[in-house]
Amino acid sequence: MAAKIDKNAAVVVETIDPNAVKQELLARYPTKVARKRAKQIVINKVSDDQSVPEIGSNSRAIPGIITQRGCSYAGCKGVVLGPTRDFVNLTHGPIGCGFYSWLTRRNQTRPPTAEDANFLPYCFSTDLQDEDIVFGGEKKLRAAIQEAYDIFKPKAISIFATCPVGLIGDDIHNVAKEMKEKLGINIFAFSCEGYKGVSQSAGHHIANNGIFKHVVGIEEEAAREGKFRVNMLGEYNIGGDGFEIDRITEKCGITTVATFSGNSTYDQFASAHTADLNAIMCHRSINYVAEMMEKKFGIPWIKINFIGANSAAKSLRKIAKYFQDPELTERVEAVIAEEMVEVEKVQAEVRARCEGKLAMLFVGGSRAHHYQELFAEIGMKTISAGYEFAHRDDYEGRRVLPDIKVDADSRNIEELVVNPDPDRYRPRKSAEQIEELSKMGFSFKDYEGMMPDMANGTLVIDDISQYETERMIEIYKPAIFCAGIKEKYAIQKKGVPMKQLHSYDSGGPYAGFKGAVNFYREIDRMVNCKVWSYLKAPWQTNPELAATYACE
Ligand code: CFM
Repeated sequence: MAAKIDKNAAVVVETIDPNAVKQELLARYPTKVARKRAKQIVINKVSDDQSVPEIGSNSRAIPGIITQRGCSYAGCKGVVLGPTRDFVNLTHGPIGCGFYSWLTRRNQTRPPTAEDANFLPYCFSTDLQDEDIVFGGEKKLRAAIQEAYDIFKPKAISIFATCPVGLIGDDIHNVAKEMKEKLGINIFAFSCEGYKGVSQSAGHHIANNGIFKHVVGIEEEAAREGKFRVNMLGEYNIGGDGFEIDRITEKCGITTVATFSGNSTYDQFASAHTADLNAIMCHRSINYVAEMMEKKFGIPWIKINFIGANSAAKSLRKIAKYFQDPELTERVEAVIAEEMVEVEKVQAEVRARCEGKLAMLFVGGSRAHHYQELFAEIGMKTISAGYEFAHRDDYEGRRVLPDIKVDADSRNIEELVVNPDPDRYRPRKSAEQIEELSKMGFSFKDYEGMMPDMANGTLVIDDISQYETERMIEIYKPAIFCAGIKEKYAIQKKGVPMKQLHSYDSGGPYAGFKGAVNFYREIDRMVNCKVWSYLKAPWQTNPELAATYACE
């Protein structure tokens, strides 16, 4: 029996009781585990003031439960800094860490010419061996930095610690300092050992701190000039999303000074402080840089989202409103009108075949929210969603920030003390201008979170386990399940199409207007494909097989 939700009506109309589903998911766990999971499995209810129930998140995964989370190193090296093409990202650790964080999420880059540096095709690692663990790996690290320098002459080298490096106590920061003096290029290190924090989220924070401390603001000349200058924060160019966003913003006359960090370069980070606005796509992974840039340089930040055609349009309008320039506003409206022609055509065509179908989304720390919009545009309903490693503010909105308890795991991650730069702090808007904009409904430093955008009665599940994933599929039989490579084949074996929203499988871009069209078509193909109905083996539908002997 499929559940029916009506997103416009406040209440979920369905034949499946979400309370019963929750109880069923918990029933298999020992009492203590069930008590903890109960806080992380929430039946959504949006109040008139947009507040939602509290959800347990950003806490340690329970041993024994198969979590889909990644590690701190993955968040730091793989996610935030990995997509930058022209400095050497060197993994200090066993080869597996470097190898598995090397382009597996399909972050793309496009150097302007073949002569420009692009190190993404290389996987740099110190390849630690047993004897290095016993006798220390600093010597090997020094040698690797020297070798990378000799061969590639990069602008900078960043070093990433993996678990064993922290355990044996290699002083990577000291090696970085020493080699920086010796080679005369910027070399800096990240103590992002995999075990730091409870998930990759800790690694984001460590990456944000490091890039802010060592790179942002060290160059005064911006590589790109323009009238409306923004940084795109938390956009990693997976499957070419960033290219599509650049296409749209350029068409509108908006200049992207730096992207953190899809298709980015060292110089972009270094001159990012010259932009006039920080626009945040993925709040979870990069809000720290935005906050610090505001404090130090006076650049305000706003939340935007280019996933979903309507969201893309809204985001462009928000940027235009910030600049308060009639010409830009006009240009933005013209671009939206032009782009929406194709979008609306495909939307209508696909909607006819997808309307009312159910989707489940369990991804990272922002996409489980953003992609609900794309599904809604073709009439599909999100019956359940959750993040792997998000914090309460990503679920419930930044309004809950003061209520979030900081536990020992979060306290382990350094909070940088940032003050206004004595020479370079420059508020981009006066207090009056900010007030004026607020009166017009413009919100700075705000993110409402995923839950206020979801229907009542939907299940929001943090750090979903493999067991819960399988039960949810059996109970709701969604038309599509979105997650990552770890879940992919188990889901498909249940006869449900599965879309990877981390790497996009081999697809994308899905951002912006062209991306939306791609996504509609892709989902249409997937949810209306007959092949899933043939997945049952003959004996599952007809247990009595008859045969005769060829000769008696
Ligand atoms: Fe941000 Fe990301 Fe995500 Fe993320 Fe990620 Fe990713 Fe993700 Mo995979 S930065 S939180 S750590 S949007 S790699 S590009 S898809 S889990 S939802």
